[in-house]
This record gives sequence, C-alpha cells and structure tokens, in this order.
Amino acid sequence: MTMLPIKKYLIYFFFLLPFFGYAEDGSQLWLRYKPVDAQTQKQRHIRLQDKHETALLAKQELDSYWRGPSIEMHLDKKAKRLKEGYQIKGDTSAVYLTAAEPIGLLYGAYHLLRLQETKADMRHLYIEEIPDYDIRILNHWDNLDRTVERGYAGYSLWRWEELPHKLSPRYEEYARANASIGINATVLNNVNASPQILTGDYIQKVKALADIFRKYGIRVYLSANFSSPKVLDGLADSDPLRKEVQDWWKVKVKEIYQHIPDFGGFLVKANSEGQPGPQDYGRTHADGANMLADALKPYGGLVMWRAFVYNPTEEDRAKQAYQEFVPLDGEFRDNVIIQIKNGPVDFQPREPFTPLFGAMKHTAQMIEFQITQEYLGFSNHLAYLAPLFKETLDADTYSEGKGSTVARVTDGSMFRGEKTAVSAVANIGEDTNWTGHHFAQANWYAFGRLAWNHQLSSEDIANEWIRQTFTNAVDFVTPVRQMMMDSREAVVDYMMPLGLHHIFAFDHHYGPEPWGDRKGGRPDWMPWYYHNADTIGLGFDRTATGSNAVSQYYPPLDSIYGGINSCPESLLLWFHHVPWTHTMKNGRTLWDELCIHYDRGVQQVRGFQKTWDKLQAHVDQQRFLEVQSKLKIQSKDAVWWKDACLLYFQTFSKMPIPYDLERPVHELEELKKIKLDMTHHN
Ligand code: GCV
Repeated sequence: MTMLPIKKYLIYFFFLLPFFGYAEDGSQLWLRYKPVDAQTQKQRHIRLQDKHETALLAKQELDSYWRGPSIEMHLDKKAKRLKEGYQIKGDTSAVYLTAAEPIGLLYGAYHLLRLQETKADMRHLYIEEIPDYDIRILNHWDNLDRTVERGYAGYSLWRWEELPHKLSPRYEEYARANASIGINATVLNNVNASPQILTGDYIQKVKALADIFRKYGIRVYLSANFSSPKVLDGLADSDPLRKEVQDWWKVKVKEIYQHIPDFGGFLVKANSEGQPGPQDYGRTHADGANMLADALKPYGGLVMWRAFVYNPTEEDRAKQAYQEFVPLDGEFRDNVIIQIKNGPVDFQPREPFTPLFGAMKHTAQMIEFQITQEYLGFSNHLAYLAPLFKETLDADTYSEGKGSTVARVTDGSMFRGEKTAVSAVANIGEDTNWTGHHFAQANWYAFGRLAWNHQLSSEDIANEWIRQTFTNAVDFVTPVRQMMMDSREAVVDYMMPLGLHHIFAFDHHYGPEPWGDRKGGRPDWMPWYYHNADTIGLGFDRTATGSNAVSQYYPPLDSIYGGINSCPESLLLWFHHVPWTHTMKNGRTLWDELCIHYDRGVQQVRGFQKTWDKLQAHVDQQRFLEVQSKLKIQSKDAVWWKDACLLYFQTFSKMPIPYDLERPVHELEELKKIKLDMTHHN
C-alpha cells in the first residue's frame, strides 16, 4: 500500500524524535507545567472559600498543575502585614496557603508550582513572603505604530489597530507570566510618548488590556506627553501653572478612571532628549510633576517622573540629573516618585550607581533598570543581568552612614513615601519566544524576582529559572548557571572594561565606534566625550581636577572614587584619566590590563560556545540550535569589539598588544567602514 507523503514524514518524525529531541519554541517561558491527570485531581483537593476572580485563578492553576498534597487556600483580610504576600505551611499530607489579598493567593500558588518544578524539598514547608516593593513595574518603550524603541524581539505585543475589539491570546499569557514572578504593573507605551495615547479611542484600547490584566493583579500605567493639552485640544500651551492646563489634566484623568478604575498613573519623560516639559514655560520639574499628581490624587494615582535629564552643555552629563533634582528635594507631592536610572549616564554595561540615590531625603525615589539589551548586544548576546541589577541594589550610598544601600534607599526601609516602586524597561515583543534570545527570558524573570525580594542571589535566581525553563538535570544546570553568572562580566570585558563607557556606534548602540565623531552631532553623544583617549592615557577625569562628579557621592565614596589607587579598578576609567603606563594593582600597565580584559571577554564567549555544544543532549533541538547560532554571533561580535577598541586605542598608546594574546584579525580601517543600518530596531 502506498503511504500518503505526509504520513511518511510523521513516521520519520516519531522515529527520529529520540535522537534529535523534541522541539520547543520558548513560547511557554518558565511556565512549562504539565497538566495533572484525572486520577491525581480526584485524590487531592484544592479548597477555597473565596470567589474573587484572582483567587479562583490561583485555584485553577493549582487544580491543573499541582501534584502534591491537598491545599487549603485561605484569605485572611486581617493579615495586612503580608501585603500582597502569602504564607505557606505544610507537610506531605496537607498544605495551607494564606494571604491577605486575593493576589497573594495567586503569588503563593506560583510559589508552590515553582517549588514543584524545581524539585525542591517540600516535606516541611514554612514560608512567608512579603514583597520588598509595593509597585513592581515594567516599562514598555512601545510606540503606537507597534515599533519598539530599543526593542529586539519583534514588534509590540499590543495590537493597537485591533484593540479593543480583537484580543490576542498573548495579552493574557503576558499577564500570567508577569504574575508568576510578582510583577504587578506595566507602562504600556514609550516614554517618548505620543499624545495620541490619551485620546478617547486609545483609552478604550487601554481599558481592554487593563480588563485582562486585572485578574492577574496587574495595573496599567501610561507614559504621558507633557504637551498633550496643547497637541490634543489646541490649548495655547501646556504650562503647568495655568489653570486651563491643570483643568485639562483633571478632566482627562477623570475620563481615564471612568473606564479604568484601577489605573496606576503616569510615567513622564520631560525636558529630556527633546521631549516637552515644564521648563518650556520656565517652570521646574516639581511644578510639572505636581500638576499631574494633583489631578491623579483623588483616585490614588501616582506620577513616576524621570530624572533622566541632560543637555549638551559644558557640564559633565553624568552630573546633570543630580544638579537638576537635588535642589527640588522636598518640593514634590507625596504621590510623585522620581524614577532614576541605575547609572548616571545610560544603562551602560557597567556604571557606578547614580548619586541621586539617597541624596533627596524628602522625595520618594525608584530605580529604573533596563532589561532590554540596548547596550549589551541586543537580543544577540547572552548576558544574564541579575548581577548588574544586584550591583546597583547592593551599592552602598552612605547617605545615612554605612549600610544605606540603593535597595534600602528605595524600598521604604530608610525613607517612606506613599508607595515604593522599582521599574525596568521591558525586553518583550511579538517574537514567539517573547524576548528574541531564549536566555533573555532570564532577565525578565530576574527583574521580577528581585523586585519581589532584592536579597535573592543571582545564582539562586538563575538556578530556578534554568530548572523551570530547561531541565532539572544537574549536568545541565551547573554549567549553564556558571555560564550565566559569567556572562555579564564577559560582555563588560569585550565591550568596555575597567570603567570605559558609551563607545558605541552612533544611535543604534550595537557595535564599537570608539573613533565615532558624527558631523554636527551632540558632543555628549560622541564616544570621545567619554573615553578621552590621548597620547597620555584613557578615561574621563571626574575627580576634582576634572568634572568633579565624585563630589556628588557621600563620603567616603567621594574620596574612594576620587583616588586613582583607591578607586575600584572596575570603575577606574569612569572616574579617572589614567596614563597608559599606570601600574595596576596586579603590577601590569593599564594598557596591558586593558588588552587582557578584551581578550578574556572573547575567550569567555568561546567558552560559552563549548559549554553549550556539550549540552546538546539535554536540550530540545530547536532551542539548542537557536542558542547555538546566537552564541556564534556573540563570538564574532566579541572579536569585532576587541579588535576595534584595541587597534583604535593603540593609535594613542603606541604600545604592543601583549604577545601571548591572540592577534587582531581585522584592519582598523576596515572596521571603521562598517555602518549597520539599524534605524528600525525590529
Ligand atoms: C526612550 C537612551 C535611549 C533612548 C531612550 C532614552 C530614555 O538615550 O537611547 O532610546 O528613549 O535613553 O531612557 O529616555
């Protein structure tokens, strides 16, 4: 009998399956739970009295996937100290899950499933989890035409043209993934905001999303364009001290809350990189933020006002946010939080923390991290960012003496604002695997986990992510965890070691361009502004003999950073212009040390390739090949970075690359000609 060709292929497929492994596309993220069978469902019970939709969702997740003993879920409204957290007690015969709010039950359910999926010991459970921050929020830099600024995972998830009538199933999947790691808020649109988002039509679209997210405990926020009154309704201006403008915002906010009663508030980028703001009318950031805060106050809404401001003046860019905001300390309403990037320049592979943290003692502050890898190889490079996030959270500001870490300055333990918050720019797009690189999912995951508990270690987060996303096999988990833990430092090494920063190609920020000098471009967007290479040495003098940015740090950090010998070498070229022949702590010259770092970065990525190739048997074929191919790109890019930077800096140092290191494989002139067309980031 002749077989239909399709059947024949199917037989081949099943025959070959054990050899090649099955395919997974990454769309399930870390939520690869297998449904329990009917027998298990009959044997154990998930009990719940409450009928709140979020509590029912928690029950449904456990009903479908929990393989352990019966669970009693209990809502104890009096247990307020738990906030959105939960308590889990139990043993092999029964588990008790208690929360003060329905969302706590859902978070508790995901905690139990995480324990199950990572094969944790669950014989004796006594867990109490209370989130460190009230608001754990993603910032989407998504435009209304569905391009994503600095997005490397395809177009925006939000199909504005179809909303509010057609609802993509991914909206709910997105909400579920966020809830599973404790994220409870999202800003849907780019901080370079189109005023259109505040029109009646768009409010209906936003409402449709908010209605889906609500069940998962997620509140919607919007980025607001400060000129909206003028642009949308033809007001003469958008001056925050004019009553007509204030009234416009009050009416607009009322309209939003009529449709979205749990609307979170506004995120605002004002007077920054060409965006409009209160300074257009001679007003301050406080005037602008307070006007919006007053409109939102009756509904419990918040303003997240960004401190990312700088202008092409004589002043060091790294100092400007501090100079602008510190004088305004105490002038902001209590429902305003100043949102501060982790570093004073812009999401570089390594920066010191922004000195504004801890410097405003009467103003609520929150961190903005960047999950999307604008400056870390887009979605081509494997860079696990938990160590970067932790580096900032754990940094001691000394603002109230030793132990005043950035985490404590922002989590409410030192200064108490109305609400505490932590944010990060999302790396999520329409790609099947959500984030472009399978390992970039780990950065979304890590942000959520750290926003919940900033004391978790990067290793532990990597560990649980790997186990849920791939496998529990120790032979896989151990080397992959090591690779992840080494990955961010590897990127620093092959891109910008020892405190170098912002030597990226103009605008798209992907490849190296230390020689970059675009005609007519702003100096503070040019690599030479940051590296200052000359015949004497390399680096930005931010000591008292230079821009004196060190003076913005509390003692003893000002003198630690300010001393060429006391400054941590990982930040040396951030704070100092260092002679090529300067002796480093290990006795090498700066030049040799620089070469060794670049080379080490390259070798490490090659090591990641070896690690990954050896693990083929543990991974499904699709994800194996996709990661393998990204690692090839990363490896080539690392050599490109190393050659470009070393050959260029060598034109100043005039010193040889140490002879035991691999020789450059490119010509500098050839590298200078590379111009990537990346005007669209999708
Ligand atoms: C949203 C950097 C990025 C911009 C971004 C800006 C910001 O400059 O390159 O794309 O704009 O930061 O955070 O506002």
